Amino acid sequence: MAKRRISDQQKRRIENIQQKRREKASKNLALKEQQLSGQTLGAEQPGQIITNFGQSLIVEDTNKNLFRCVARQNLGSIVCGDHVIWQQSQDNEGVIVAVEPRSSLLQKPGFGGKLKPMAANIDQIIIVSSLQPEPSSYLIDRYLVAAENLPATPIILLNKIDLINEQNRPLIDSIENEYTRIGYKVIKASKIIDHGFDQLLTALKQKTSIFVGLSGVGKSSLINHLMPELNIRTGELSEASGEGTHTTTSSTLYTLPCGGQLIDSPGVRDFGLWNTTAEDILYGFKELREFSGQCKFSNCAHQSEPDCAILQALQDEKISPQRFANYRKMLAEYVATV
Ligand SMILES: Nc1nc2c(ncn2[C@@H]2O[C@H](COP(=O)(O)OP(=O)(O)OP(=O)(O)O)[C@@H](O)[C@H]2O)c(=O)[nH]1
Ligand SMILES: [Mg+2]
Ligand SMILES: [Zn+2]
Repeated sequence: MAKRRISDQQKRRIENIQQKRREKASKNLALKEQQLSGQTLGAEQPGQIITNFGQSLIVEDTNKNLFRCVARQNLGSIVCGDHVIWQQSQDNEGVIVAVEPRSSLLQKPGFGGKLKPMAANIDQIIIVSSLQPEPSSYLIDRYLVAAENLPATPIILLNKIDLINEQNRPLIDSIENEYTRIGYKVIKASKIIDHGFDQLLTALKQKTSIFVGLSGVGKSSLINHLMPELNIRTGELSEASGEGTHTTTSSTLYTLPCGGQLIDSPGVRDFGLWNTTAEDILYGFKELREFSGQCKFSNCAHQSEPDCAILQALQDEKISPQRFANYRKMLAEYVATV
C-alpha cells in the first residue's frame, strides 16, 4: 500500500494542532468535572455505550432510555458496545465512572498508524462487500484475518445483488463458492429486490454483530431496511447527542427487535492490518491453518520447504490458488522479512 509522504514541517504542524486540541479537550473535561462535582449524582447503575461523539458518549440504561454522558478522566478510551457503570446528573445527562472488562475490542489503524478502538464486545463481524464498489477477495481476506484473530465469527455479505449482470456474475459466483467451501456463511442481499434479509436476521439473532466494509457498500441501508422504524431512533440519538443529524461518522449500536445487537460502522477507503505477525496471518486463513500442523518441519514457512502440507494441499486443489496468493501477498505487505 502506498504510504502518504508528509514533510517534517507538516508533521510538526499536525502535532501542534493535535496538542492544542488535546489541551482544549482536557480543559473542557476538567470544567465539566468541576460542574459535576457541584451536583448531586444519582446512584451508580449499569448501561451500555451506544455511540461515542468524542466529548460526549450516549449511554443506554437498562430501560432503553438514552443519556448524554461525559466520562471521568483516566478511564481510557470508551467505545460503542462497552458496558459501563454511570450516574445520572441531570434529566438526560450523566457521568460514566467505570468500564466493565471487554470480551473483545475491534480496532483499526487510524492516523499515523496508531490503533483506534472501534467497538467492544463483538461476537460477529459482518464483512459487507457489494457489486458497486466491486468486491475484492484481498480486502475480504484481510477482514477475515482480523476477525479470526479477535476472535469473532465472520460472515460475508455480498450486497446490491440487484446489480448482477452477465459481466460480474462469474466474480460473485466465485466469491460465494470459494468462501462457502471454506466454511464461511455467505449472504447475498439487496434492499432494492428485498433479498437476503430473513437469512441476515437469523444470523444476527442473540448476537452482537458489527457491519464493516468500504464506504458506500450499503451498510447503513441494510440497517434501515432491517428496521424501518429506525428513523425515530436516529432522531432520538441526534436529540440526545445535540449533534444534529446522525451520519455514519462514528460507530453506532442498534438493538434488533428480534433480540441481538447490530453496530453500524463508518466506511473506510481501505482496511490494513497492524501489529500483525506471520502467525496471526496464518491463523486468519483457517483452511491453511488446518494443514500447517502436518508440515514436516515445525518452523515451516510454507514457501518451498520439502513435505510442506500447505503446498501439497495447494497442489491437490484443497486450497484455492486465490487464497494462497492472498496469504503470500499479506505476509509480504504486513510482515517485515528478516
Ligand atoms: N443498487 C443498490 N444500491 C444500494 C443498495 N443498498 C444501498 N445502495 C446505495 O448505495 C449507496 C451507499 O449506501 P450506504 O448505506 O450509505 O452505504 P454505507 O456502507 O453505509 O456507507 P458509509 O456510511 O460511507 O460507510 C446509497 O446510494 C444507497 O442507496 C442495494 O441493495 N442496491
Ligand atoms: Mg453508513
Ligand atoms: Zn509448510
